[in-house]
Amino acid sequence: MTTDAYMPRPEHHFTFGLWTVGNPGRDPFGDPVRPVLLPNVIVEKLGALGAYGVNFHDNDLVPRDATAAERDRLVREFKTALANSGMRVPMATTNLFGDPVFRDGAFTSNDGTVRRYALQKTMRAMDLGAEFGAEVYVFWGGREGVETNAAKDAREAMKWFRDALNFLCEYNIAQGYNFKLAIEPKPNEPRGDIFLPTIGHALALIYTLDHPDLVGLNPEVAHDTISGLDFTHGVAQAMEAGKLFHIDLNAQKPGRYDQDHRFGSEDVKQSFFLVKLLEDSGYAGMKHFDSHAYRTEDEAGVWDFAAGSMRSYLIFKEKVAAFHADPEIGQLLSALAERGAAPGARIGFTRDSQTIKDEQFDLPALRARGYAYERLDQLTMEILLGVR
Ligand code: GCO
Ligand code: MN
Ligand code: MN
Repeated sequence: MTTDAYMPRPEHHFTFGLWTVGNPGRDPFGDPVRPVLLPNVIVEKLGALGAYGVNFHDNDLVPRDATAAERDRLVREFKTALANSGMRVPMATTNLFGDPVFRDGAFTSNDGTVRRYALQKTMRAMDLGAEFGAEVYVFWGGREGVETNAAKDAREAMKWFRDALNFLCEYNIAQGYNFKLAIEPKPNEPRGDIFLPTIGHALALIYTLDHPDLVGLNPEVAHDTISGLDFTHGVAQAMEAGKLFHIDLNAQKPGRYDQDHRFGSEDVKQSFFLVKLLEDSGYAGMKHFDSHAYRTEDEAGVWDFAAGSMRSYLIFKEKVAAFHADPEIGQLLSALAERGAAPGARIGFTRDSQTIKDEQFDLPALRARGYAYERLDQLTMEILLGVR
């Protein structure tokens, strides 16, 4: 193994899911290509690679039909494995998509009994997550949606979703768990259309909840990129609202199926600006790689994938430092900052509305002046391409 500046360490807060490195390569067209890795093996190996922790769905650790005794044994053994490798479980979540019972959704199934079962399953999964000290609890509504709008009233579905989140916030408070709840938006796959498709939709719902302070976002690169959106803008908006509780990193080509590729492996420029945003903002949460190795890989390839995800992040981080240290970029940014320092609308309405109304603007000069973004972008690209 190489020892260099790109070696991941626990303080970088890199995490993986049991379901990500454990992905056996099954897809809609083909069987698994790799044996399922045991949770204990995953933890040991990720710990050795420099990860901070590992996250799980309830059923990644405890199979759906496990007895109480089996559950206790699995929990005990996993705790030992975590302790031995110094790994943490910072996030937990519920599998509300695998069981055929959730074929029409969990919190938004048209069947009220299914909606109640989803609550029961989530409460039990929160108990499990709390046992491991998880601090963030993720809600990814993979099956919450429709294939046909003839089937479901989306207004009703929003009410059901809101009811479920309100109920589970109360549970969180009553149990003293102190989880931060994080909604993970996705536009489609596995449903034809999923409710709360974007960061903005989820943010809007949050402010209608009984405890908006407890609920935030877990955005994912691939989910916005599938729709051709600029992921960093969504993340920035969540961040600015104090709602970036967690983040799922991976890579994705726009307009494709859900690829879940290794972080940094597709849109290099977007990956750079995402790392820049996270680093510049001092984001202190977990950086979770929600992706998996290509189906071509055997187990060795899985560990190449895991190590590569963290390594690429740290390489981008170094590029961010190079961007900030570059004197010419510095000059261009200072010139922009000077223009930005003009008071704009920050001045108060009552004090300055008349002044602004009366102001004489030098519009010919304002119209003529460029912003030098071509040069700024070229310099950025030269850093990324390794010639600067
Ligand atoms: C996906 C999602 C999931 C969730 C996971 C945690 O596209 O399948 O990203 O991997 O992140 O269920 O909630
Ligand atoms: Mn995803
Ligand atoms: Mn995800």
